[in-house]
Amino acid sequence: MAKHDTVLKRLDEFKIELPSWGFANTGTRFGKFIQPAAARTVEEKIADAGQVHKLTGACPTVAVHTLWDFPKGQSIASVLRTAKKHGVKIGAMNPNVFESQQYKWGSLTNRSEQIRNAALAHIRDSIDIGRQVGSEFISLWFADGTNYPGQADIIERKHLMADALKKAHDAMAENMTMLVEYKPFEPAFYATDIADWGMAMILARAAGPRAKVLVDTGHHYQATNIEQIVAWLLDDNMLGGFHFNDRKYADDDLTLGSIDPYQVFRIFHEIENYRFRNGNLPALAYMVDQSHNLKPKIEAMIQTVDTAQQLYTKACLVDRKALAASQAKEDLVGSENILRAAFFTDTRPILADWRKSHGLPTDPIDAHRSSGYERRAAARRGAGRSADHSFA
Ligand code: PSV
Ligand code: MN
Repeated sequence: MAKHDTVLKRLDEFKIELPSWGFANTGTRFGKFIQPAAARTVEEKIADAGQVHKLTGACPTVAVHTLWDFPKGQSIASVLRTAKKHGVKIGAMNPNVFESQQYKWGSLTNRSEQIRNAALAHIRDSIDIGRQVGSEFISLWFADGTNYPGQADIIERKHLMADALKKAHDAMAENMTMLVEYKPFEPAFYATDIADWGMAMILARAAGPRAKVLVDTGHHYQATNIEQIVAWLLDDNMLGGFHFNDRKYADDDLTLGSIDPYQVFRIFHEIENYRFRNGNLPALAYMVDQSHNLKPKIEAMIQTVDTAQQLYTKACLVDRKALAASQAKEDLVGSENILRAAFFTDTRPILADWRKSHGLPTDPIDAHRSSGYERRAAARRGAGRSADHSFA
């Protein structure tokens, strides 16, 4: 077993970015159920993220979506002031190249050069805002794709995407990393232009050395072995980070580990196995991308962070030397049981020690509930709901 102190140190390094959009009222395509306490403005989203960070000590950055958080007239100084006040910083910039009518036939892969240029200009603007708010990541997800066989030339779209990503890469500051996200379907239902990790990796390589692949845990077919993808990307130095969430059916955006905590553990196990083999890990952006519309937003976020910490701690407990010895003997039951011993260990006491050592509440959900934050937010925000968006 890894030493208690080593695990505490690993927890110190384990930071999770929160998504601004996970604090706003969102819904499904069938409608929204409004929560009176949900955030309406970027300032309120940052304040809510600050509350999660204050209680968990693990979430110092907030990812933002350019158009949702920096609409025309949004003061950047106000965003920076609010972030400072709440003890967080701005994390990944996420351009919005999927909602506007002009993107009906795609953004960077649209056959219209004018529309491709508009999408690229928006990505460059996002990079520029990122520079002003101190962001180190430009995180790209495209709804681009086709809905019916024969609709477009798949290879032409691949070339257009590769060319545009290279241009976006060239526009990034030296300290910025580009994350290329993939998703097999939705909204495209025949051929999404970046449908899986192989396509994302090929495109990231074409874009340039600071482009890596982003693994959103909800963006896979049911049987996909996500941890194997993670292991391969790590070994090829192409893993940039994660969007954490869980799902039962498709891209359900449920809270992390709510359906399959063992899968999350296996992902962390592969990450720690890489560290064991190589003695180090590349910088990985652990980010949450969930916007469940029924759980209270802040509680859902705290629950996900707590789950990630518990499962990550379990992966740190895997006895890797014993595992290697057991694997060498082809002891299948023994090897699997080494993983299971770590997975079934109750890591909450370790986490409680870690929290105490940082002056954090041992039960952050309980602390949030008794803080009265939700009640106060509901009283203040309940009336006007103008900044909501319905896309999740
Ligand atoms: C798309 O489904 C996605 O996973 C992308 O990461 C977006 O940025 C995010 O959801 C927010 O809608
Ligand atoms: Mn995502």
